Amino acid sequence: MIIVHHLNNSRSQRLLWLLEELGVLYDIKRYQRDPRTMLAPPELRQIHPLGKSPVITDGDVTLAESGAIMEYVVEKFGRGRLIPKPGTPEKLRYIYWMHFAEGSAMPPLLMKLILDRMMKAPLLVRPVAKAIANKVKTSFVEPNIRRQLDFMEAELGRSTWFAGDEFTAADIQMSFPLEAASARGGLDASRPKLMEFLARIHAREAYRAALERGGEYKLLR
Ligand SMILES: N[C@@H](CCC(=O)N[C@@H](CS)C(=O)NCC(=O)O)C(=O)O
Repeated sequence: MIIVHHLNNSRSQRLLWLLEELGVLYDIKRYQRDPRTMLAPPELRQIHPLGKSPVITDGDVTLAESGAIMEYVVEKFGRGRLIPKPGTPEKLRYIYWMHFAEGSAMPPLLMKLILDRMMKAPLLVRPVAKAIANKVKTSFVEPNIRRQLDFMEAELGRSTWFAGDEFTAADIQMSFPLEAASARGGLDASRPKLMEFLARIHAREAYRAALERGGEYKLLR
């Protein structure tokens, strides 16, 4: 059986959701973030050298990186579900969004999280830290987030889901950056398609079942 090495309040939640969508049996091994640093505990490094979540173990296989795990699970357990047919335009969009989520959408959102924390630097260095953080945020990070959100909003004007009119694993992969953008990246009602996407995924039975299994899921701000 697949074991998901699951860190609280993290990306591994979307993997539980994928497994629920496919009706795959799985076990969860839980890890708690350090409440001060928010980092994963060192035990996770015994499973994979980078010590990040998600990681899965499935028999002899240990696999990290959410996109790679998604592909592995869909290929091994999907029986053609949650993935468009090969050679179709939808398949190409599926591949694009599967990579975009971690490759393009997450980096500026992570930078925003770090820069927002810099604003709370110790008093002595706070004015300098704030000035640097504000400069990087306004000149680079926030314009990139806004441009990406506009692009995603327009894409969801083309089809119901990211890869086309069918729900796929690419939508599951895209859920995390959009949830993060809603928590800290300025995603709000001014982008109705994206907000509606979030409402639709949150209403799915498998999404809710995964939340029940996964436990606390509050995105970092
Ligand atoms: N691109 C990787 C990112 C993995 C990652 O950064 N995971 C976070 C959880 S959201 C983590 O483990 N953070 C704790 C830490 O860095 O110690 C993936 O998609 O799997």
